[in-house]
Amino acid sequence: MKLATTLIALAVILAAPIAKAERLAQSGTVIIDLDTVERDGAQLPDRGTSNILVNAGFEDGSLPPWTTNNWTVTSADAQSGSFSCEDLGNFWVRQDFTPVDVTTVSSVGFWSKQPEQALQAVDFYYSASDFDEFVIFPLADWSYFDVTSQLRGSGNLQAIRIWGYSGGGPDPDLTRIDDVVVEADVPTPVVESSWGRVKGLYR
Ligand SMILES: [Ca+2]
Repeated sequence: MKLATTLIALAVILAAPIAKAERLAQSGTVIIDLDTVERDGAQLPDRGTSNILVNAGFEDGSLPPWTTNNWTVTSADAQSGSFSCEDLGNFWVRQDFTPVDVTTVSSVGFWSKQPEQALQAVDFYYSASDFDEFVIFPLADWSYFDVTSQLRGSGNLQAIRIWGYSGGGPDPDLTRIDDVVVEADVPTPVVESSWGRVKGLYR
């Protein structure tokens, strides 16, 4: 009798749902319970010898040609140089460029950090309104994220948009990024006049 009661009590305990607090956070349009996330380790950075982005490391000390609805350039922290770009909340920073055929793009990536370790949406634009959104999972300290594999197999890439996040816990929803790379094999314009002059000298 006593054993049966114990068994019933044990069965009730085992059947009770395990209380689990969700840690929801949003970046872009993506909402995720951060307690379910498995984070990747550090990836090999690509410094980009033919980066088509301008002011890619925010070393101008100001945003342009990046556009944003909340991000700012800061000297409080940097992955390299003196500046990085930071945001509090689910807002974006974006750079548009002359469209490049994706088959000429060899590498896309950037450095990011989120002290709260939440999530970060990234958008690749193929026209003014056609874009793919995906997420990465930044770490508390600076880490490089290679997102080249998110490119479509065909089309012309014309902008990259990177998000902060909101939610995820009690700490400030701080995101910082630096050294964004879109490396593409774009033909360098030939300076006709000087080249013609050089040829003229050797004739
Ligand atoms: Ca920098």
